[in-house]
Amino acid sequence: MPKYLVTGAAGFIGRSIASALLERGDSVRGVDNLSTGKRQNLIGLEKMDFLEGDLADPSVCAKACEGVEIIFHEAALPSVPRSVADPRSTNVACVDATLNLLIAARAAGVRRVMYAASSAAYGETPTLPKHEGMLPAPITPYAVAKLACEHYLACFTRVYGLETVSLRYFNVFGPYQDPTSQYSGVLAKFCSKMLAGQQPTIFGDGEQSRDFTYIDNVVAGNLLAAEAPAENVAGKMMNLATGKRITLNQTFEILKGLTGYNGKPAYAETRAGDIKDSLADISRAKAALGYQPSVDFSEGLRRTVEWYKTLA
Ligand code: UD2
Repeated sequence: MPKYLVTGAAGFIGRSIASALLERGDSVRGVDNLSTGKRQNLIGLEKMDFLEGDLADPSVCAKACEGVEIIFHEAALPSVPRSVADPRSTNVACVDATLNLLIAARAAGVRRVMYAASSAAYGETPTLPKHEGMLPAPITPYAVAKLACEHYLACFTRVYGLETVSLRYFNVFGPYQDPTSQYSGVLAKFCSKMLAGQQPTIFGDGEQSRDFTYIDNVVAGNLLAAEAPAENVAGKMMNLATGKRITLNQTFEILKGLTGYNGKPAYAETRAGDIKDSLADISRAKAALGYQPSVDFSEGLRRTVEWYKTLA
C-alpha cells in the first residue's frame, strides 16, 4: 500500500510533489480526473499508482485513501476568472471534493493532510505583507471555496483528530504549469507566448504585484509540513511563498531578456475579481516548518523559460 496520496497528481503542483516523493524512493498513489491535469504530465511518474477519478465522487475518495498515511491535496479547479464565470463548478471541484476527501481520509485512518490553500483568501485588504493573523476577506468564488476548505480542514483536526495543515500558496509558477488555457497562470502564458514571438496581454496597467513562488519552494514546504511535529502544524494554516513581490511590468521586462521577445505587451481592461498587490509574510512557515525559500524569482523564471523552450 502506498504511504502517500497526491490528489491532482496530473496537474502542475501535484505532479511536482509526486515526482519529489518518488525520487526519494517513497511509494505514492496519485488521483486526478484529468479535467485540467494532463496525462502527459504522468510521464516520468510510472512508479506512481495512478487512479483516474473525480473526488466529487465519494467512492473515488474511499479508493484513493485506502492504506494511505499522508495526503497532499492539490486537486482543484484553479483560477479566479474561471470561478467568476462558473462558480458552481469551482465549488464542486474545490469544496465538495475536499469534504469528500476528508471524510474518506478519516474513515481510512489517514494521519495527516496537507492542503493547497490560496493567498486569494486575503482578498483586497491593503495591508502588506499578508500575515495569517489578518481576517480573511475573499472577494471571488474561487477565494471563498479555497477558504471554506481551510475551515473544513481545521474542523477535522478539532473534531475528529485528523492532522491537517493548510498551506496558503502565493502564485506558484514553474515547469509543468499549463500555458494553454485562457485560465492559465500569467507566467505560464507569458513564457510560452513570448518564446513563440506572440504578444502577451497585461490586464490593467501592469503595476499589480505578486509574490510569485517557484514550484521547488512549494514542494519543499509541503515535504517539511508532512514531517513537522503535529503541535506545529495540526489544525493550522500558513503562508507558503517567498516574501518578495514584483510587478507584471517588471516581470515582462525580465522575460524579454530571457525569451528574446522584443515587442511590447498589449494592455487590456483589469480582470474582474483581480486584486492589486499580493505579498506574503512567511515567518509562520519558517518557525513551524523550518521553511526557507531556496530558489528566488529570477532563478525560478530562468529555469521555467528553459523548460518551456523544451516544449517548443
Ligand atoms: C490567484 C491567487 C493564487 C492562486 C491562483 C490560482 C491571488 C493574489 N493569487 O492568482 O494564489 O491561488 O489564483 O489560479 O489571489 N494576467 C495578465 N495577463 C494574463 C493573465 C493574467 O495580465 O494573460 C494578470 C491577472 O489579471 C493578475 C495577474 O496577472 O493581475 C496574475 O493572474 P493569475 O491568473 O496568474 O493569478 P491570480 O493572481 O489570480
